[in-house]
Amino acid sequence: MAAPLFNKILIANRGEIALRIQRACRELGIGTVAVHSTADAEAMHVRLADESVCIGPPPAKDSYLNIPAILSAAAITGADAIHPGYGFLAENAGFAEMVEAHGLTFIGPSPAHIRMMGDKIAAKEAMARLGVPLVAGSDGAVADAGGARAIAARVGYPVLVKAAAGGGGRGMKVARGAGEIEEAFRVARAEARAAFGNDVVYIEKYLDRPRHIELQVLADAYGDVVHFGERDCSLQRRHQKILEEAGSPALNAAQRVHLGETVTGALGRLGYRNAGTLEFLYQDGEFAFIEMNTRLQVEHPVTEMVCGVDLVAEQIRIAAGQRLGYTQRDVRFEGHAIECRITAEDPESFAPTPGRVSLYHAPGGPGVRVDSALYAGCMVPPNYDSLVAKLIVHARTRPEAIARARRALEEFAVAGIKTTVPLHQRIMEDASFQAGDYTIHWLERFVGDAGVG
Ligand code: MV4
Repeated sequence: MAAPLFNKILIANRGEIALRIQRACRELGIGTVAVHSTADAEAMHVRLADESVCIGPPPAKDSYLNIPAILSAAAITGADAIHPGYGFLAENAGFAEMVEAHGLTFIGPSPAHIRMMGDKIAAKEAMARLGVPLVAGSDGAVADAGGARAIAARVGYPVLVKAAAGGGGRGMKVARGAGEIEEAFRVARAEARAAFGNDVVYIEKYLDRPRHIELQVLADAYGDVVHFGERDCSLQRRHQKILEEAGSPALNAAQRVHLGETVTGALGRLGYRNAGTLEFLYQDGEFAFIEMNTRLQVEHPVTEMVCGVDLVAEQIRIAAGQRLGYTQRDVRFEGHAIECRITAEDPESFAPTPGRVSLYHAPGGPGVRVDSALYAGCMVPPNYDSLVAKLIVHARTRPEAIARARRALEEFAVAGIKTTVPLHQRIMEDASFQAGDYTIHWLERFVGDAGVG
């Protein structure tokens, strides 16, 4: 007999991901507790939960990041586990520790693994030791400008100075030649100190036109690890992903198998548990590991569509101590999936457009999934991330998935706020996108932004 699952899960998040987690709980027969700020009292994730607790005023630091309020909500409602979703407290090792210290289960990896991967230098050291390929660069932290100069000369310009506590592009500076290295080192260090309170930096060879390809894995508490293939997340603007696909138009099945074997072997030896994503840069036929995310990701649905897996249900089963119960051979990749991230932003200026939604109609039909907490009459508050809906399409081939996305985007009706639906329509019509011919710089050129990085 398999270990029992939980009676009640508190979902420490809001919006579409809080709903997504609720849906998995319902199907598993688990009760749900929503938490919310005063700005979200009428939100869909609150309306559909079994129980809800108000945890504070609109600013995230006073509500969705308010650890004592969230732990109190769990105690009051008798929840036995907490799912953090993505963002907010999802990669806060101290929070995971406190959840466990209160006798609750944190639905995610161990605090030690969250902490390790939060330190980009420690993450790279671990992966290198386990045989995962890296970008050429410094062996760990770089202490001073002289050290930076020596390493840059060894790996060759251009180089990138990165913050150990970074991620998401903050505290990152390019040096294109020896005349720029000391300035890049100094500025990256100052930005890192200001942004993270940690000025440790390291250096990598700068790849000028990579794709951003990430691999989804699940690991149970007994050392079994499987992967669910890759997602191509190259289409981004200012480090915000806009569109993701599975599989990558740039990869073949043999490359997927090879990368998957390398990564699952490494995570097995690391003793990693629950869901994780390894981020790679892919250029000139080579993969280089850059970071690992220890959470469920926004773009997980494209993997779910292609593999026919419920990643949230799997996270919950793993946290409850169940075995995966299948092996890599059982994981199949069928067809192609594309996710369009629809945000409450002007589709040209990207200015946020919070406000009241007057009309809402989501597309449907074959191969269409919409993850959203919107409803006609709902309020999109100005306090949080502007993501309001994810349109995910699945079809047998990539051209069919694009045709399906075009059809579904036409059906999408949101009024009262502006959204990025028109931007996605333009992307779908572009010949380079249709050819799968893009790098991490493609979208910024497409929308006429100054290149970043
Ligand atoms: C890089 C790179 C080029 N070369 N590292 C940006 C955020 C952080 N997660 C890693 N990033 C990059 N690291 C080397 N050695 C280019 C980027 C980068 C990037 C990476 C993934 C997706 C979008 C990006 C946009 C600009 C720069």
